[in-house]
Amino acid sequence: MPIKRYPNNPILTKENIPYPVATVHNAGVVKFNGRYIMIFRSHKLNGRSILGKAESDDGFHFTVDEKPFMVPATEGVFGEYEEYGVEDPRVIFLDGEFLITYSAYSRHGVRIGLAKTKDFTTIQRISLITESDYRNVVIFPEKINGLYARLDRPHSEISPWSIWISYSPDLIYWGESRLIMRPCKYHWDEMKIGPGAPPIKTPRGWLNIYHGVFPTMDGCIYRLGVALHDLSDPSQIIAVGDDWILQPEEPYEITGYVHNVVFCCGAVPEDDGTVKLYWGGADSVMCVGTANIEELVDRCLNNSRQPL
Ligand code: M1P
Repeated sequence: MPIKRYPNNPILTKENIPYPVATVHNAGVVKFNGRYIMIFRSHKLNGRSILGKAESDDGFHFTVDEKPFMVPATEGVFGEYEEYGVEDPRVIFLDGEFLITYSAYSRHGVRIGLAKTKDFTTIQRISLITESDYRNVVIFPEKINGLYARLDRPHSEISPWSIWISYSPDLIYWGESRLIMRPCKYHWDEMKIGPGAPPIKTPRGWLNIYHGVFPTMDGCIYRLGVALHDLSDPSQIIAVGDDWILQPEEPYEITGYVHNVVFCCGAVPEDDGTVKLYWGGADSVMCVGTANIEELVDRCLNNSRQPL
């Protein structure tokens, strides 16, 4: 398999969190001033989610902040739509600041919130950038043809949950939305798919690490796969790797809060052509592995399936 698991996985468990939580999973990760910043999700002991922060010098050993990084807002429009919790953060660096997308849960469904920070000390909510029901929104780490671009995953009862693209001039108003990739029938991602890590720029296209779900008589299995998008028009998918790149195999991925899940919200490309991939194991713990970026691109191109 192209992903090499770090031998000391999991790198964070609930025992590493200085406040009471049931899980530490589904984290966005970026580099800031040469350090790795991880924004992770935790279920509190009432089952609702908050976001925590951890830092590392090497991307493998993380120290967790004493207090949560972001808890649901209690006032205004964010208070109304974050009532049930904040989940699954993705982080990018663009135009001098870090942008964080997260799922905002409330009695009205699940929307996507967008917040920004320059230093991971203070955080400012910008807008709720979808109506309900959406999850898994990743923003491209640079503007494309003068516009912000994002991949997202609306819910639908008519067609399987698929990956869409949208654009924005200002991060607030989004449009030009198009479905660009669907689950593949009787395939490891046949039930639903969703964007995972923010796309990684490579000479051959934007590398999209996504998750796909397969239903079995024993519950769903969450795996990771790869797709390659055109650099100047990411609505055009050049290739989708036919095989998964990671599936639940280790005990901490097979058993936990939700069994049989590897779920990615963050990946850090390194100068040596490798990428550190971060995933939640069984919605319970945080794991890391490494891969060669060009090998992941080859996996898209050498054995591909149709995106639609
Ligand atoms: O339990 C597995 C995952 O289920 C949801 O993912 P998706 O939206 O693709 O179905 C999310 O709740 C995610 O956080 C969770 O890891």
